[in-house]
Amino acid sequence: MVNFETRIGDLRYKFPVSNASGVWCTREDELIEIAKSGAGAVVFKSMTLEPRQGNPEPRFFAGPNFSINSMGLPNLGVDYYCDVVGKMQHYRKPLVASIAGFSAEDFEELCRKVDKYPFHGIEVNLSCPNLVGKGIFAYDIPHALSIVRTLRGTTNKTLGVKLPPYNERAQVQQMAEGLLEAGIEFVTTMNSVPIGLDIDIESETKVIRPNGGMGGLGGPEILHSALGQVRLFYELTEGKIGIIGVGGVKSAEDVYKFILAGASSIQVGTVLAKRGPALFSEIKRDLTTLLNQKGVNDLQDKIGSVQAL
Ligand code: RRO
Repeated sequence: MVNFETRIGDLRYKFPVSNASGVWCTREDELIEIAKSGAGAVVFKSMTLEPRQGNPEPRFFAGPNFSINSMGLPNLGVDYYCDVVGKMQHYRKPLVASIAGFSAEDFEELCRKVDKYPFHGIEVNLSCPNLVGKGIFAYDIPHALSIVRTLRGTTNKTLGVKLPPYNERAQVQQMAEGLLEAGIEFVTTMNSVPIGLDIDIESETKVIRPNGGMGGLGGPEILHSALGQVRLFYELTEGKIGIIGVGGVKSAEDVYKFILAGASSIQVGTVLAKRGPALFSEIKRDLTTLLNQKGVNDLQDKIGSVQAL
């Protein structure tokens, strides 16, 4: 029997693979489907203070090995999700709120609200790539860190940030140092890669409408960027902060790569959208086979253990 248990603060995973925020988690019925599936946690759609319709359609495109989205944060609003989470305790899985503000004040208000409800953790989304006319908070590192420090003073719940891909080690270093100082429990890396584009060569058109037809790139095509972000954060934080790996996961092998790179939990987005929540039990079955073949009894022992060549 393989022991799959891992832990980040109060997030106790019996199996450390869940949905990524945004996929299969906007409505109550979707959240409950994830809770009933083989997923080890339920991550909610990023919530704003008020409900939002999001960007005009078509706003999601699934290619063979990738997705492009410019959803624009469609969600039912923080009050809706606070109501839903109250009905989900009996599933006994970590329930993670994802909060998305348009200002530091929004983030603080969102954090105060969700703090009063039985979420086990809060993932602060500082990396939405699709807000027309707005930048990505996490690319202004000093401002992002000041938001994080304020939120740390607002909640004692397990707190983490969801980050975009960084192109330079120095940026990761600055972020990692600031997050360690702020005293949060986890980093989720990485969000979709900004400014992705696909073109239909028959019609010679872009495949989505909003934001000039460009949006966050996800799916297996970004796996290796995400693994690099996870590893760099793990090394620069010396394993002192939990890492949730996300980006391009399609299989048990990919999950195991994230574990070796330093992730304590893994989220699946694009491939979950394609295959549905039955995916989690399939990954668990395949990961069991893989770990048995390798003689690994306890997944926790392998976190971050990749060796240099
Ligand atoms: O809703 C979105 O457009 C969206 C969000 Br909030 C996010 O964080 N990442 C993404 O790819 N899409």
